[in-house]
Amino acid sequence: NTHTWRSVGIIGAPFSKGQSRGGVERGPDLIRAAGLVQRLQEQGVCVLKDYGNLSLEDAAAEEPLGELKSVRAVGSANRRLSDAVQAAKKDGHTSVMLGGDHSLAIGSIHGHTTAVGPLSVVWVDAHADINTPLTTYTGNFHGQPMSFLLHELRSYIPPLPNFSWVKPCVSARDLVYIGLRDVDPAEHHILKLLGVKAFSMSEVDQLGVARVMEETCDYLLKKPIHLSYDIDAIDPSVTPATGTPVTGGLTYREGVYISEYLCQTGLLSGVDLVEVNPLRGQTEEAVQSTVNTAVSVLVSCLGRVREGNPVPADYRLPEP
Ligand code: Z70
Ligand code: MN
Ligand code: MN
Ligand code: MN
Repeated sequence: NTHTWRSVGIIGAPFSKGQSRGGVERGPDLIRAAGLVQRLQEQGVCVLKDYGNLSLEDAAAEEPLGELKSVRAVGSANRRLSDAVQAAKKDGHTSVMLGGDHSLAIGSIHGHTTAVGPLSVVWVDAHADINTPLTTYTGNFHGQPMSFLLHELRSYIPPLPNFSWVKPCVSARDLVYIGLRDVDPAEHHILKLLGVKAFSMSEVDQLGVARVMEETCDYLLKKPIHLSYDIDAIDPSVTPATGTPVTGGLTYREGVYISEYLCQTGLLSGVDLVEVNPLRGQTEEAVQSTVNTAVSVLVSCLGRVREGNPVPADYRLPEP
């Protein structure tokens, strides 16, 4: 094992208005408090910059626009996040966005692709988050981010206040889902219409996670990879502190393996870790299990290997 040079830029995005449950805005601070930065330093990340938390929550309450909740807040938060991710990429980092809810993938992926060009997107989630503003029946933007990002859905997206800056920037061919098990009928229709590659939990059961990852990386072209990781992809027995737990999810080991595998491609260029919500945990232990799993997923994205990481090149084994 040789030492890999790695530069990481962490962006906290404490934002919850893409869904209706408070608490998810505490995700960035909790994930830091669980030791993310120290873990990354210990495993030999060479350059590490924590950009801190963006200020994203506007105090002003907002009337729904039809069914759509907090449209302006979601639009402006994502615009700020896009700028922050662009800056991190221009500084040469692997960008790591700590959410916050999954509506933040709009800004994170937009900023990433603006800085580096066409991307592959790996979306690890119980949900497809590909409703359009016209198919959503919850009105929550965390169930819609992919619809704003796909070229192929351009004509299905109405103009919305504070969204005019969002330009579709991902091709359906470059998107892979892993972990799906709660997909709305309209979302299923969209996935079939666009021929999106998806490994639902059925495929994880059928093929095993190793083959799912092999097929994912065989399928994807050699573009920089954006991994958008919703903690609810993992089973709620492990990560219960999240807004929409869905039974039958990935094991801890499967969840970490996905990260390790993508890291080893050398193409992982941006990561989101979203939907950690401490107020949804029944006990302190439930919250800690969720947060610690989020940290494990992240450190595995950024070079941690379970066999043990190598010592620095100047290490000398102590002699008596
Ligand atoms: C539903 C919607 C969703 C996360 C729930 C749910 C989407 N399809 N995403 N929890 N993380 O509201 O559109
Ligand atoms: Mn989800
Ligand atoms: Mn999601
Ligand atoms: Mn090995």
